[in-house]
Amino acid sequence: MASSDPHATSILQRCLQWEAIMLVGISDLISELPLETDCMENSGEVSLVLDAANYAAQKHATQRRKDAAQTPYVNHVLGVAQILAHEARVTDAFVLAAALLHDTVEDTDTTLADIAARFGHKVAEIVRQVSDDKSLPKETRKRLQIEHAPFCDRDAKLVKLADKIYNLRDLDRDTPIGWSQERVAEGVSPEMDAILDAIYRDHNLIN
Ligand SMILES: [Mn+2]
Repeated sequence: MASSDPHATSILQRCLQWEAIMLVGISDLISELPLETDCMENSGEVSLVLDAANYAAQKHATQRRKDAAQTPYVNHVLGVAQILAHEARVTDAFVLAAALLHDTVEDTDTTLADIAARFGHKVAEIVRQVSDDKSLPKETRKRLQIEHAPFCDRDAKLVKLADKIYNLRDLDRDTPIGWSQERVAEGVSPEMDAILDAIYRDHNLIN
């Protein structure tokens, strides 16, 4: 057995010594960290975003996307937050946290009160504005989304837009199981296409 092997014991002792040296090194490092400065504020923001990602992963744990690979649902909310951070250059931790949580109220047992208690009222307000009432029929939900969109605040509009962009890219990448080509085409209306073309043309993104 390893415990009766003098060679193994000396390796174990050396490992323990290294562990002790490492712990001393780490505690020295901690004492040097500027905990009362910006570092702490940033770490609060990073914590908020990571807590939101972890909460979303737990709440969506058993859910899958409708693609053939049955991608875990949480990949969607991570992707929406990534679109905001990378493509829209959003750095506001409240908006990124709300993006990560944007489907928890609509698609899990989470309530807005849960979100407010855990992540604060600012995040909960964004999530409220982007959540549909699932008890209503699909057509009514779609109509209400369009009617309410102009009255959403800027942060909620950003999350909604990133959500739509992610879903359209997903549709383009892989047809969801059980969806006909007609249903896929429903995802993009000719009116919306025309509006987007005009915006792209104004910004010289297309000719
Ligand atoms: Mn979504």
